[in-house]
Amino acid sequence: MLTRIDHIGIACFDLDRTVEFYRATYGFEVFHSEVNEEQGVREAMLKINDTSDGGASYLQLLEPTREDSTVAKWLAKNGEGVHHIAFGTADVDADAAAIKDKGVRVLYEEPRRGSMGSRITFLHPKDCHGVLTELVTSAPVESPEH
Ligand code: CMX
Ligand code: CO
Repeated sequence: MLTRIDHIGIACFDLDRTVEFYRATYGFEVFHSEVNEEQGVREAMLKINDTSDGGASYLQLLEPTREDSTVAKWLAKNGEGVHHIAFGTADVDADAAAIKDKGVRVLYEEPRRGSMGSRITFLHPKDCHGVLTELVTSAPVESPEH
């Protein structure tokens, strides 16, 4: 079951300058940043709020790391802007399978690694009224050491 907006993915040419815009304009701070080479992105997650399902909602700012990455291709065509929306679920495998059964193309056979150790997959934008849609299951919260 999809229980939150996990994040909105925003493509930008210059991650540091875009992070600074969100900090100076809204006061949002970087919660986490990483490079995901498989996806071809350098990214910053700005946490907006916790959600009632135990997760949170973020903005995901994305800068391409290589010319052949999906985000580089998209930026070249569209310029900067909203690239995708991501819904959070406790079980990305089950939700992706159920959505595939409804005739929507799921882009990965198996979920791949996303931000902060999450597991992610994508639905084809042409099957989702023009919206590239990601499904996310967050990494389990590690229990504190005793
Ligand atoms: N939102 C809406 N439509 C999109 C889109 C997007 N982000 N990206 C592509 N499209 C549309 C294009 O406009 C194009 O439509 P037209 O044929 O009408 O012009 C069509 O989809 C095909 O686009 P394309 O430019 O030829 O791109 P590809 O088919 O090569 O790739 C996609 C599209 C969705 C398969 C690819 O972007 C993909 O695999 N995305 C998933 C991975 C990803 O986006 N990773 C980066 C984020 C990582 C993260 O969130 O952690
Ligand atoms: Co994303």
